[in-house]
Amino acid sequence: MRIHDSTGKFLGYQADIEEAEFVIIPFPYEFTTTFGKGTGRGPLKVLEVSDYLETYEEETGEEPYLRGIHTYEPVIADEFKGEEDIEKVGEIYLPLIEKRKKIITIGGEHSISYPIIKAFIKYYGNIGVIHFDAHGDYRNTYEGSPYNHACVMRRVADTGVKIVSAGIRAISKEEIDFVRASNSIKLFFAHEIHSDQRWIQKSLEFLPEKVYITIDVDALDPSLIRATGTPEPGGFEWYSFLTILKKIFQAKEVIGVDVVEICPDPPYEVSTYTVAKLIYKIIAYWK
Ligand SMILES: [Mn+2]
Repeated sequence: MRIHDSTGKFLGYQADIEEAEFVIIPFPYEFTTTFGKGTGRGPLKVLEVSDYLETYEEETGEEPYLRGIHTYEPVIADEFKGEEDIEKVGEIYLPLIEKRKKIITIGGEHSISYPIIKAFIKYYGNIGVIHFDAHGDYRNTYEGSPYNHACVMRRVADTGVKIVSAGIRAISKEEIDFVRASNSIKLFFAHEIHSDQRWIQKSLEFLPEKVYITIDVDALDPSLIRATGTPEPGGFEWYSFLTILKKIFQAKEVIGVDVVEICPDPPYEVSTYTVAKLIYKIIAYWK
């Protein structure tokens, strides 16, 4: 059963959770943003503007919402101060992971990806992570916290899973030294991706069959999405990014996705609409 409900439900339709193939989880976590504030308002704004999307998806020629999309209640978490806070988030995700729902989380700051990925590792064991970002996010601690958004991929790396980081164009010496010394991380700078398309095939060969995708929206070019805390020039453009996503969905079993670091940009909302459209593309590609 689908009920038209434009109040904070993706696309304005709410499928029954038992029947839904997809679960959208708004996670408006914001404690450690350093530059632009407002990512805590990102998820609800994306849901609001998603009501303006066409339900028909022109590339696949399908209406993917018919497979059932359930927008979950927003996850409200305390500031992550220790692994017990991380576990609490995992407890929210695990029942949905066990039901094999296709889960797409909308953030919120990037810090949320660590507890979510940890829950997926708990259930699946060996998974790979594909990380799209302008920034490395491999700092060990930042502003006194190991759970700062600037440390999220370091925490994921601590779990030992294989990671591909792509689109990076702002990283510290400390981080790149850590990444280059690790056998479980492959990092592709934005300028490398721009000049050589073979990185994607190398990445797919490097990663295991099951992959989790984390998309910091600043991976995309600020001409496309400027509504993010720390924009950087030289990001992915729309069609090349969609092509990369399609290749991943064709080659791998994607087990979960998050799209994070969206800051609403009134009065235009071009960026939040673009994020909503990106999420619907992901739904269309995720078979
Ligand atoms: Mn990030």
